[in-house]
Amino acid sequence: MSTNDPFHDDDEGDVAIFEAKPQLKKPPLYKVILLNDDFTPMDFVVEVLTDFFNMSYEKATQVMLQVHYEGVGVCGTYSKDVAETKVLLVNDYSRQHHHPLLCSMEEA
Ligand code: TYC
Repeated sequence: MSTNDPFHDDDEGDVAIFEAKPQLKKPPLYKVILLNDDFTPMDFVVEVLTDFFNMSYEKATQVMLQVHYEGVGVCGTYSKDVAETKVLLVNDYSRQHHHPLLCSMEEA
């Protein structure tokens, strides 16, 4: 007699047992990006990159120049909440200093 129990071997054939795929996906990471504009002073952008993204002066200068010449540059890659916080802090700081510098984020 056969049963519906897939683990019951009733000699009517092999029973295949498949391992379930893990259901958990890693949460996505986000790139925080800086956009170019014609007005924000270069030394202010370098200051933002050193102070908010922990870059050395040399690395910050390199990223600032990349944004200046290419229009956009990556400040770092973070979890969603950290990226959102950095974007808010940088945009508030720029506004407080009356510079139009804009920071944004996109999925990595
Ligand atoms: N383009 C600006 C200038 O010539 C400098 C600048 C660099 C502005 C990077 C924004 O994200 C930026 N003063």
